[in-house]
Amino acid sequence: MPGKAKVLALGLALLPMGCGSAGSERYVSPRPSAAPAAIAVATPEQQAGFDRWAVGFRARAASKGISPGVLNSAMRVAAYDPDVIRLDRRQAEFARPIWEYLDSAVSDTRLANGRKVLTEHGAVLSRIEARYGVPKEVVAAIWGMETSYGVNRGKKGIIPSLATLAYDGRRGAFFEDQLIAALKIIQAGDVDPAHMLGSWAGAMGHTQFMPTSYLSYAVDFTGDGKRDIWSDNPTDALASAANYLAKMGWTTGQPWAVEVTVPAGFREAGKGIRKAPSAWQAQGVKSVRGGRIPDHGAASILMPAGANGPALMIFDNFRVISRYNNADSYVMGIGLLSDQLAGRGGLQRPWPRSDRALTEAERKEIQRRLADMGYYQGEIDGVTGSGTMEAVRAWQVAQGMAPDGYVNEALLKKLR
Ligand SMILES: [Ca+2]
Repeated sequence: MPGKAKVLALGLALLPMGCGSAGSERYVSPRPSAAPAAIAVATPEQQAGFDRWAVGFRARAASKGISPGVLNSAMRVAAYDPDVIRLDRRQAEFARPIWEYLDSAVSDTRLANGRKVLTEHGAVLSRIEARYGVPKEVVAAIWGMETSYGVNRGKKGIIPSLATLAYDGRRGAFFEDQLIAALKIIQAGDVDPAHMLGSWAGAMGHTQFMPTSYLSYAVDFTGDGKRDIWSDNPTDALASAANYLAKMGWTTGQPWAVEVTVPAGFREAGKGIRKAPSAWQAQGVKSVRGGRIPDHGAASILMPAGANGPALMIFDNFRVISRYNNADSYVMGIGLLSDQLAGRGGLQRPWPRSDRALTEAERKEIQRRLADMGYYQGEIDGVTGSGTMEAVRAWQVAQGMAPDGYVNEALLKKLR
């Protein structure tokens, strides 16, 4: 879902429910439907508030160049959708260990279907790879994670969903920008409001583009003059995803990561420390598959489940994939799925599966204890993202521990 930044936990994957939610309930639909999903009924108060917002919005959209005709046709389908708000509020409740997220991201079904689409769409994926320099397995992995290879592209009307989120105000400015971008897409003639379908959060088509990302990065690869990411033919959507990654700086020939082992007492995990593979190898970091790791450029060592789980030497392409969805768990899902689709094996070192997922109360307790000791200044929200991890690292350094930033039950016990 390019264009929607998320700050998510490393050890605990908060499921991005809007899109790219590997294994979530968004993947139950057996086939896409051409008909938009029904809009739940708003209360009279909600509808009245929405209608007042719509008057102001029309003026703002007109000032940004949206024609009266497009505004009329779009606002005719716009309505307050309580379901969208319910889904928006539900996002943060889903937390589970990264290995459970990856189990469903790289499930046998997703792998089998991935091999199938690489055969069925092999010719066009190879042409896309040749044009943009992004491996076809990476593009296929994004397709597989975002919409299960187009099976679930979302059936929500984009205009009503974005209008509801823009009116709602939790992230109103962001979604109003997306709504204006959606109107520009309609104005350009690429799609009409009734066929502009996607997720409740505004992500559209096979590879779940937000409207602003569409305007900047979608491409017409079929050559019919339209950038069509919504129809059954995935060609434009797949090329658009490849173009997006290329524009974000994809380095052809560079892996996203190489699994490694680290020497005993290793203390340099984290994205903040970047060295050439030769420098890492000089201090005892080794590829689990043996052999020297070529100099693909500066790399960091990531240990998503702390010292007792797999370690990855990550390269700049890891960051590039994160521009699609900023959760490390998502990037690892794409990377591992693409590796296996390309015939490379999965992770060698097992995850510490006996670690249980912490409850929201426990995650908040960790933040509160770190805040009380002066290590954490962020919100006590139970979302153990990068801010919490940095605080954990700082505390671990002060304790003389290996600073892996990993949040689990053992850490909570030590903090107590
Ligand atoms: Ca086209």
